[in-house]
Amino acid sequence: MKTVIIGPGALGSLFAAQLAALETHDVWFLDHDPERAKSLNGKLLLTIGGQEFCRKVSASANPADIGSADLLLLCVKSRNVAVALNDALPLFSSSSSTLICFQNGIGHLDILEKLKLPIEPVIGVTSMGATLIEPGHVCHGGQGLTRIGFLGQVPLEKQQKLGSVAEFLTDAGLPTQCVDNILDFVWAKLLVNVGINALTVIFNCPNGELLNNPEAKKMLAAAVLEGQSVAKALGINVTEDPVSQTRAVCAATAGNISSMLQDVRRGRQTEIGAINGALLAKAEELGMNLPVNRDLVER
Ligand code: KPL
Repeated sequence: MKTVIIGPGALGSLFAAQLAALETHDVWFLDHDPERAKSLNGKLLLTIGGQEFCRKVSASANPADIGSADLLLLCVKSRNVAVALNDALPLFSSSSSTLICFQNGIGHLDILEKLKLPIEPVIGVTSMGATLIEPGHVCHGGQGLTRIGFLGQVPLEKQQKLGSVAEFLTDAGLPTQCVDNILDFVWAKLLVNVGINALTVIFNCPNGELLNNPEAKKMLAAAVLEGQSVAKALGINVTEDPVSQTRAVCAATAGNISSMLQDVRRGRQTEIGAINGALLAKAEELGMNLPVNRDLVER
């Protein structure tokens, strides 16, 4: 069994390290950057609870070195999905590969729909925590459930195959559940990110601090409620009280620097477009106005 992880960021590296612990399992990174791929080839360091483990993972920027894959985990940012999948096409073995896409926000859903892929992509939503210390060294930041599912109807045979993939991931220490309403989970995570990420940048603070700042707390609630109204208009089932849920995530990840604030601090492009921006775009299609999210995007 061969798994290829596309994108050696925090989540991709965590998946690679966990899967590489399974003996007889062949784990690869496909990295667009040949120099980085060269440095990643051979070993990956995983830190869990202060202990370090060295895992054998191969890496290449050339799909021809890798050959066809049984499982592909797409762990690049939403804006890089189309290019990354185009580069990865030689890895797909007709109908027998499974592709799972793990992106924040909802921007990737439209991109995936427009790409004519040889296989039906699976959408993944995870609450596993991971921090990239440096390329090739990842820290496990907390166990969480991963949910995977197809967006549309697929034949029973494909559902059953996805069930075996979920078992395989679970055996590798990545608890995974197949669901038939993955869009609900994508939106539930979107609302949390809508309420937290941009505000941690505006207030330059860890997630938990948003709860101690009355202005931030008010903006969090308003942004999430706008998101909930769009979800409802689209017929998506999100929890009745997404504001409490978002506040609970702030409390549970109080010391965490959100991925958006990390991007800003490292001078990287943020995912505001895939999160609040993509929400605004959906609202516009529905003729809805979201002043708070517009303000967050335009700041
Ligand atoms: O997903 C996150 C992110 O930072 O992108 C949260 C849940 C806000 C945790 O930091």
